[in-house]
Amino acid sequence: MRFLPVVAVLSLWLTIACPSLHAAQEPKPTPTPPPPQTGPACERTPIDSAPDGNMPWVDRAVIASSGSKPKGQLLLWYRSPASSWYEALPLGNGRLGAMVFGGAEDECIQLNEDTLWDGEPHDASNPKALKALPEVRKLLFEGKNLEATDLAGKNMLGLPHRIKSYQTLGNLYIECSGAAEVTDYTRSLDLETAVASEKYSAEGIKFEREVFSSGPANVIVARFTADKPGALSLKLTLKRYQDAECVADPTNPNAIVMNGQITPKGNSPGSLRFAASVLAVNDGGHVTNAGGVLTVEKANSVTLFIAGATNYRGLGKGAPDASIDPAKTCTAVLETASKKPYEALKAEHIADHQKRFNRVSLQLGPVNPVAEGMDTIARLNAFRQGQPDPGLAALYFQYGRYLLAACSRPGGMPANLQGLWAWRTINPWNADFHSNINLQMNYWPAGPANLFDCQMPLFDLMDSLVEPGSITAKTQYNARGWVVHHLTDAWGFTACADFVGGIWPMGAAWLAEHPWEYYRFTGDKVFLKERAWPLMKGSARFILDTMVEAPAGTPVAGRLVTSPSYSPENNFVLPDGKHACFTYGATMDMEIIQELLGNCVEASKTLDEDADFRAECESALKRLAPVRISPETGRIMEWVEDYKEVDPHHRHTSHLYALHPASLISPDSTPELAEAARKTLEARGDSGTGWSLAWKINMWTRLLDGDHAFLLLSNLLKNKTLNNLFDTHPPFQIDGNFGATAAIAEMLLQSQVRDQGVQVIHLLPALPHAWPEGSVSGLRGRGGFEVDETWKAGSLTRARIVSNLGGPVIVKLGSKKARFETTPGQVLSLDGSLSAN
Ligand code: FUC
Repeated sequence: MRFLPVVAVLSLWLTIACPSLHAAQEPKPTPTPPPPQTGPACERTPIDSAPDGNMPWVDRAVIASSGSKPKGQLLLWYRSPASSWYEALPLGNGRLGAMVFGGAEDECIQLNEDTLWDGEPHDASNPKALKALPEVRKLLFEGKNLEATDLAGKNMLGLPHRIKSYQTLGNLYIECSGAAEVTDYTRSLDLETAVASEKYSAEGIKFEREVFSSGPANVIVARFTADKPGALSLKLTLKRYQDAECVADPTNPNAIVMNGQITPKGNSPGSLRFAASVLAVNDGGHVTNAGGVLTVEKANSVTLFIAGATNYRGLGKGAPDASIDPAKTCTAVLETASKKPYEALKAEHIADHQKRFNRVSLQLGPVNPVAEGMDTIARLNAFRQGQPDPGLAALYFQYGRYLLAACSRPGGMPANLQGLWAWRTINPWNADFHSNINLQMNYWPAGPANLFDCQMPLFDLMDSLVEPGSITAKTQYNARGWVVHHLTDAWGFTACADFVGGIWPMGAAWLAEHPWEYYRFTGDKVFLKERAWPLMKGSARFILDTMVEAPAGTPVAGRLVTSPSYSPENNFVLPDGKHACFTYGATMDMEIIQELLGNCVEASKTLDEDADFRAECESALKRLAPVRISPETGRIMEWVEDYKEVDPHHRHTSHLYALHPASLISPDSTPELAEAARKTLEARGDSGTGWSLAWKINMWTRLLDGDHAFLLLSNLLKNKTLNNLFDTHPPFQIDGNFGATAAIAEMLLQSQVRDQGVQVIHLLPALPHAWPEGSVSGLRGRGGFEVDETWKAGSLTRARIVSNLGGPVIVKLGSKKARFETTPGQVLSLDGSLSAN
């Protein structure tokens, strides 16, 4: 057997991680094809084929088998095994992730467990920061940005200012005998069942495999079958690049177990322990385990149960629990799961998946039957070459929903930069929780695309950050409330990370938008009172305590501003031509604050609580430095001074926060600012990293320009989408999948606006000409509305609006508006002129 280690190259990581700290690397336009697919799955296993992190595309149509399209409506499917991790198919139950490579002769299933993080709980707040703060502020107000940068860099960064990575659990390698001369090979992922399948014929025998990650059973299940008795002989082992060893399970001849512990650093007492186990249940033949290899011989069928566990205690619960033996956790889980028949496990898994997934259906037309019949790689390539394919956008949308439900479920960890799926021990940007756009973007689809419960892990993370964030707030700023800077991890890191741009104390304030939005979508007042309000209030408390008045001589003298401040992650040109990023009152900060304090005022009125705090928010709101339009360019100014950007096409569009995700700017309520936002977007351009495109699609959607939104969505699909439809920054980063999913929902339905306190449901607000017909059901609008729409020739033919909470609603369609009073549960059935029928 040829078991090769996964390649994890530190220098590669450094190359691809650096854009976080400096300017983005624009991808090269012409990717080089990878070497032809040869060797066992482990040789094909994750190799970033270009050192700059660009993932080449392979025209696999050329080398594909003749296998025909598997059954199913919403499929990713392929005619050959994955040639790299970026063609493997993701499965997840919110906790256990699998990337299934496929391969008749050799299968690789790369595994993740969502708590497997390097690092440890540690207060990294820098006590020197508080003393330096007044001087840093003074220097910034005096225009001495570089002196301020220097001082802050020396005194305000966390101790340490680097976090550790989320890690892979390891790989399950499966060598299968009797797979010579394979024909009719296909593999697929059915989004409707969350089952990955593989089919092929060899030597006259038909083989099939199914793999799924079951939430109810808490295991990954893989079933191998053949249509000839005794045809299945497999060898399996678990392998990890470092820190682990696979052995035979001494208690069970049908199982192997891989035990490990992340290498302890220095005198760190307790890095995480982890384990993965595989149990084979065979029908016919026999199974033995020896030397960490599980051997199945001449079985009729085999079901594998794969478990993974760590001794992580939970978010905010401190150091790993030394009393937990993860291998024992795995054994217990496998014992319970393996008692159930396969078909029962599969049925239970599908029902569990569908309770979320089936909430929304989407058809975009006109259907292109040729494209719909193509395998996923051929389909992507055809789209790149200009084939119209509305169904591809619908598939991408449903894939985004599938991925969110697979990586973020109540009780689990939040979606990190790679969701749940990561093959390295040091992943790009550590696969962390980046709170200056990426973590938030992950959750944009939760409301509109009807996956509101998938946000619970985010709220758990936020709750867990209150305590360490309050310590950092006190230590570094002598402020009340809680703070998070531009990233965090599984251990409660709230200090300033990476570099001076990490001194951006706005992470908690931005995150606080999410529980409020959850309330707006669901109307859940208990949630508002018990979870959202404390989080919102604490993050606003910090802001109120740290804003300062801009002194005379500055363009916003007398107004409240943040200081120090930074516009993620852009640099500007100082009057003397030098470059800087550190300033005061960057527009994004002021927009986040305007939104947060506004939400706090409303929440406190809704709850009828904390009138004094509300008054404080109201008074600060009147004094905030305003969003301004540059007299020179007509664009939204990114900073208080009308600086020029070092990179005019920078991937972040932070100063348009007010347009999206907030709704402080809109074509209806603030037409001048909306026009300035449009100019800003035009200047930033129509390309960018995966997530940058996704954000800009949302912004064009908010400007109600469906065609421009579609142009950028097409650019994302053409240039920043890997063969397994993962978004690529590059490298793979899942936020782009989620951001674009939210944008597609908002192209079809928007609800962020209220008109004199009445919720507005805007039907087909940004429908592009490319989708003249279609239908959608189950989209969510704020105010507890659930909406179905059907359209033809670019015009709405029918809408069905369920008002779950009751109350007035203004329905908008183009220039038409109609107001309805609804009772809870009432269904409005409207035609294209908004008449109820
Ligand atoms: C932000 C972005 C980078 C990257 C990183 C994870 O810092 O600027 O492009 O997405 O997060």
